[in-house]
Amino acid sequence: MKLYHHPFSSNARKAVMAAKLLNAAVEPVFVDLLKGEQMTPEFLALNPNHAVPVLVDGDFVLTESHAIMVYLAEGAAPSTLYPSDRQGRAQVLRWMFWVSNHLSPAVAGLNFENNLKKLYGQGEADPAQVARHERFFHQYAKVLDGQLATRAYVTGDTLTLADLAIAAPLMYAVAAKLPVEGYAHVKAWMARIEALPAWRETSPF
Ligand SMILES: N[C@@H](CCC(=O)N[C@@H](CS)C(=O)NCC(=O)O)C(=O)O
Repeated sequence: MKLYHHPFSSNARKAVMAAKLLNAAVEPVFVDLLKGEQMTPEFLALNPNHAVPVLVDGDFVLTESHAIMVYLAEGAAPSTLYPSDRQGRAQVLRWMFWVSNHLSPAVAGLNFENNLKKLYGQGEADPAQVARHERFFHQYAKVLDGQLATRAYVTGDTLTLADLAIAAPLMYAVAAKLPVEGYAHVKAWMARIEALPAWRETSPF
């Protein structure tokens, strides 16, 4: 299987980490997003959204980081990363949908305003947008902190795909000026994730 990625992509990092932890036989393919390689006709044929990650397994092409993580888990030996019982799986999926719909848009908004705008020469952060995204960030960081108050990982005592999916966008906490202070349980959980070899080996910093 080929896994198209870029080290700065938090979404690709989720899939790369999952592949490592699941011992999935994937061959990483570097897509130079900074040079616009995601816009080539060859890449657009794989993903018309011009985004990584993309997984190619024979003639099967799969986009969307969370779908890729689940596909890898279902093709690997049974793993606590993706439990086999129906309710355990549902909880993992619940938090993967949750981060896509709630926390990630706030993180992406702050990353754009506080980090990418400057990098792309698109001017200064817009204070109204920053305030709006910070409001959403706090709303959902509070939910995550509450969830982690009584468990080591998002769905219980063991690391799952949900932890990887939620932690990856937080790799930009400093650059995006995410207002993470005050979320002690999130901080302690993040330290556990950052200690994982799969996290350290995929860090672009
Ligand atoms: N929903 C997609 C989002 C993928 C995505 O936005 N990838 C970004 C990097 S994190 C990308 O490749 N951007 C390049 C572009 O949009 O041109 C997923 O979860 O895989």
